[in-house]
Amino acid sequence: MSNQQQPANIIFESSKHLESGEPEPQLKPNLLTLYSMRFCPFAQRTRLVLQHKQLPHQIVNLNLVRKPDWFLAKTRTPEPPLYPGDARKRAAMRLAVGKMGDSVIPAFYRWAMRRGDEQKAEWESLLAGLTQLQAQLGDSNFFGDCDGANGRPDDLALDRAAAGRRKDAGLPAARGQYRQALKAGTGSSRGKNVLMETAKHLESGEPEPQLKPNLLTLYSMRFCPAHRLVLQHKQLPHQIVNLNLVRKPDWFLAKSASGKVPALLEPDGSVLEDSLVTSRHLEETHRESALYPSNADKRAQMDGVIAQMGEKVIPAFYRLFGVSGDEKKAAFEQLVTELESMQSTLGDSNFSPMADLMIWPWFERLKPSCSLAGFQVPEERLKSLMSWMGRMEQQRAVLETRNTDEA
Ligand SMILES: N[C@@H](CCC(=O)N[C@@H](CS)C(=O)NCC(=O)O)C(=O)O
Repeated sequence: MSNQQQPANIIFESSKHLESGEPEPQLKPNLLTLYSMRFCPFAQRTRLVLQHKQLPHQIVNLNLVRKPDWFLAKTRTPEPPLYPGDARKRAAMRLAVGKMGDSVIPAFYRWAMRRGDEQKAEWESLLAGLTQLQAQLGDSNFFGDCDGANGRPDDLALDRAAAGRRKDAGLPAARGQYRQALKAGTGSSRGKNVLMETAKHLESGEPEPQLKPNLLTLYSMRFCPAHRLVLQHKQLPHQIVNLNLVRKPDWFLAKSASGKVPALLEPDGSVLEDSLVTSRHLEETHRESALYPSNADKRAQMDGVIAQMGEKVIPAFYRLFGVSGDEKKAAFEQLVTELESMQSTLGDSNFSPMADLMIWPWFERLKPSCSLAGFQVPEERLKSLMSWMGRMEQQRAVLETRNTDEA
């Protein structure tokens, strides 16, 4: 910004990146303050919104290697407020932002850091990500018509949480053992609101099942951490089509952009993808049994928990199955450390309804997965999380979506 005219709505900007040991600058009262770093693209997202809305604000630039204590003492993240009024557009928006975090941003950094043939290969993957993103771009901007945002909260951090779960396609190799271990938990009874569920995972070559009309349809796979939880929590009538993810039927690929589950087919024929995106969409379009806290601070905390899960815990969880020997031990210790950090944000009770449900599938799998990897969950270190798990296991949605091997 140094060579350019400072926009009038930026009332103050610290001229240097402040670091540990330096005093906190005198902030102008009653003004938005953005803690930032000049070259950070994520901070730029927020600056873009501030400029788009021409909101008066001040910017405190920070040295991210030696962060000042007064900054570390502040934890809240601002809520980005630019949303289309239409719930489906909001869902599409989240998907596009998620895609950016999932594939385009990592490919961009890999491309910038590699050389020679490796760099060429990364360029291809960057282009592939951009092409996918472009598929969502209409004639103008992505979501140019942000007609009267309806005040519903949302966040980009949550969408970024999806980025942590790219590599989650594989279940442990010893699938039978794993299922057995999962089964050892409480049994499940499918809720009455599940009006149809395919008895098997349908595959390429098999005909599309006859779907009941005017009903939500969830394309799923029984052992995937897909989120049936929100449908159960809200007791929404729906039908489930389970799919073989190795040999996906063509009729499913024709409906889905990513070919992944979960995907939600709405009665009007539109298809939504991504577990976080579809869960939030259901919350926004079906107000019964609300999952968002009404308090804005609590909503921000909820987003933080979901983001922490996606960025830290879930990658650590899957890493356990990608390494062996000493690396496996280190991966387990890392997982426990991440869980401890998660625990430190858990109060005396639960996280928040949406956060509880969005992180639960991996906790359901925690003990069986650790024991399969040859470790035991250190319950003493994770006491509050264990009590939270005990409470979660009583919840109706959890009981009604629990995995069993009844297929
Ligand atoms: N970001 C997606 C990830 C979905 C995902 O990776 N699903 C896995 C099953 S657990 C899948 O469909 N894998 C098949 C594939 O990658 O082709 C979400 O949150 O829904």
